[in-house]
Amino acid sequence: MTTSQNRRPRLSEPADSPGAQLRALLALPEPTLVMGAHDGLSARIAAEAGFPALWASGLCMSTALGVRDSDEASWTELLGLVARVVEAAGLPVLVDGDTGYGNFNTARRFATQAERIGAAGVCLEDKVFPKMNSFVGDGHVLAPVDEFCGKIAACRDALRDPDFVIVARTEALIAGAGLHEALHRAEAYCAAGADAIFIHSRKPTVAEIAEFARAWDGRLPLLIAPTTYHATPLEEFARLGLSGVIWANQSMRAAVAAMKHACESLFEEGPVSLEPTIASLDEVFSLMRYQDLADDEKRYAAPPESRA
Ligand code: SPV
Ligand code: MG
Repeated sequence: MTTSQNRRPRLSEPADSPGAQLRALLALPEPTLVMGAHDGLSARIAAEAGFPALWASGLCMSTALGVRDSDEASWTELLGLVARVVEAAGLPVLVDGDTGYGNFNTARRFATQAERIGAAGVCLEDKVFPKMNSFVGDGHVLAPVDEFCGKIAACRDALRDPDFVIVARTEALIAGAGLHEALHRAEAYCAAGADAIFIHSRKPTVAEIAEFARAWDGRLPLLIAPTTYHATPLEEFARLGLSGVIWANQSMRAAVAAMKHACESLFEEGPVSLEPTIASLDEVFSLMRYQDLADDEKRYAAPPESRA
């Protein structure tokens, strides 16, 4: 007889809430490496590679949905993917919440729904809706500080888990508003109830992030996404006292390159040269734990001979 007591846990089932897990990772002395994910598959691969936390990337989830990272996908569509990321990885997931999709009210509904599906935190950015991806063009308009602080406070007040992490992302450097404005905004967001600051830059070197980090001086955990300054050694991020380094879009970009190669090569040359370069089906079945299902069938399913 099978009972719930002899159920074997598969993915980690720690007692701490997802928020508490993420909070603990951000409190470590070394920066936590947070991997970008956009669906169940990319989440599972990141977890198996050893990353301790995931970033549910707006850019990558939008791309996976076949749309632009300019609030073209609705937040309910995006949370559908986040739910797959959470389920497939069993890791704390920080959700890219863009601008919160409107005002304080939409931001808090987004945050509470993200909490409900098992995310560990949300990140809101201080641009106006609809936003455009930070690497596209120069029309990045910052939201008024008070308005953004209201979004943070509304989320904080509405969330059930006091450990659920609210990350406030300032786009002041992306908008060209300068270090002083970035610091002023980060301080205001800290006072409004943010748990961490994401300072974003699209410069090719770490210089402006370093300047910000030194001036910030560890007041709250700092996160970055070194997409353009990826050549910076990880030790430098540690020296700057950063808490989280988000590899936001590398997995999606790797998938784009691999899928393009597979489609072009199959179309032009057929499968012979492609086959050795792609994952075997056994690898896919192992990633998705088909063997666990076979084991469970022995445990739970009635033997075929007992069927009428
Ligand atoms: C995302 O991954 O959607 C981000 C980070 O917001 S970036 O695209 O690098 O701005
Ligand atoms: Mg984004």
